[in-house]
Amino acid sequence: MRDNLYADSLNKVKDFTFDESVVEVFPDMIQRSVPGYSTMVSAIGKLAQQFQQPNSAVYDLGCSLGAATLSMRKYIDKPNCKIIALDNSVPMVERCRNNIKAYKSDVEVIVDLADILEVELQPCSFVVMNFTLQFIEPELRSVVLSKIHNALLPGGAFVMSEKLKWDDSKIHDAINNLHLDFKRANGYSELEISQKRSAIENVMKIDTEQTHLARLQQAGFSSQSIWYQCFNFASFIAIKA
Ligand code: GEK
Repeated sequence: MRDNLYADSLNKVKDFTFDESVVEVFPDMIQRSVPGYSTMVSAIGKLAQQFQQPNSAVYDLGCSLGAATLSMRKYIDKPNCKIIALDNSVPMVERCRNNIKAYKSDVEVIVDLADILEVELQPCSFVVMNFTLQFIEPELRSVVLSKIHNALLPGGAFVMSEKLKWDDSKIHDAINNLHLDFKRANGYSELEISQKRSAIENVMKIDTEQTHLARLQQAGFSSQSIWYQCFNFASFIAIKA
């Protein structure tokens, strides 16, 4: 279904939530809003293939409808390596379960309704947070990264995709304008773009590349870098020694 949630002028733009109406249009919304999304999702499967270990979990934190889980499931082939996908939105989890069930696979996938801030992580070899840390309160982000680092087995990897900002406002605006043009080219009107911006500004707080890299290092990762970037959307990889 096409995302036209902000197509009509709204009296009051409410804060964005991952409710039933968003879930219905989610694949179209993310595809038309995030440049490079498909490339990132399919490469995440290949990264999971590289880092998976037998008898370990692979996590998809903030799984939404399971795009990253489905991509990883194609490539997981180590014995007793299972995927645990979790999200704290009830309609997302319900639909995600159906999506996963729709295709057959020998890889075990568990889809849990859970909050990343509260869940206890099992020993894992690969963790992905694809565009999800940005919805966690900034002062809690370090706690989440430390929890992931602690749960990862030696040699395990964490992949995190995020929208970026720049401290230099000229650079920020130049790159942000490329993203706005991407949304216009994908059919979003100026009204849709501005109402969506108002809806999301209180719930999605973005960081610079430097903040992300410093936070990953502080959490204990031994190596960290951007592995993919399209305009202001980047994906990082961090490896546990
Ligand atoms: C994809 N990864 O398609 N605990 C659990 N889930 C959360 C939390 C939390 N504290 N906060 C937010 N979420 C997906 C896309 S969307 C990104 C991820 C976007 C969930 C939220 O319910 C939503 O499903 C997801 O994180 C973010 O590869 O919409 O821009």
